[in-house]
Amino acid sequence: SYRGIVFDLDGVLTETSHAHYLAWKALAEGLNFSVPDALEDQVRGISRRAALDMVLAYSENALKYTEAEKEALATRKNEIYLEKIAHYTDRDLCDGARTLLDFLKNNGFKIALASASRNAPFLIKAMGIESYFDAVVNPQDIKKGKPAPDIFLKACELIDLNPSECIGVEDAYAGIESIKTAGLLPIGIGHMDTLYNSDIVMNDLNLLLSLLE
Ligand code: G16
Ligand code: MG
Repeated sequence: SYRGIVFDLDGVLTETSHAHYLAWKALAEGLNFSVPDALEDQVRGISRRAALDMVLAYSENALKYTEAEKEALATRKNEIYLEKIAHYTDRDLCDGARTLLDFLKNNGFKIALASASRNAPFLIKAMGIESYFDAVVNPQDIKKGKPAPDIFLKACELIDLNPSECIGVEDAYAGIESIKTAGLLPIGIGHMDTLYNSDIVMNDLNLLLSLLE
């Protein structure tokens, strides 16, 4: 049976996905182009720098930016995003998150975080769930982001378990790919229309708790 669980953050434990989308949208508007609603799903789990390229693809001037200008744009997006998450508290946890974390802790599961977000340590502290985690992967230590397996493999290594002993929980297609290639059991939180690559998909964390109980 399973002894460890590796969580994604954005879209799984908290709904920061919308804040990411709004920050990219504001950045694009400042550059005089617009992004479609579909961007919200597109950038789920994708690193800041790679997401910027997806955003700039909607601009007619995508090719004109130098690497230094792109760095500055990514920084600007993060400033807008930080304003949006500045007042996050435990009320911003997804429905069922704390109950599930309590259950996992009380039942001896090792718990790790595999978020592509460099703001993850700030967020888990702000929401008061930092102490549940036995390990938090630093995405800056990971060369290849999701969908590559590296971040989930690193999480399993940090909690000293074989990937086959672990469950991976994700809201993004790219994240499920990462979990599957790494060899964990994939559980998608969201809808089958975007998470069709996952063996198991559920609407929310309450269902995951009842499955494990
Ligand atoms: C999250 C979001 C992505 C975001 C990425 C990097 O990934 O889903 O949209 O681009 O983090 O975030 P930051 O700019 O804060 O470093 P995850 O893996 O937590 O879903
Ligand atoms: Mg996510």
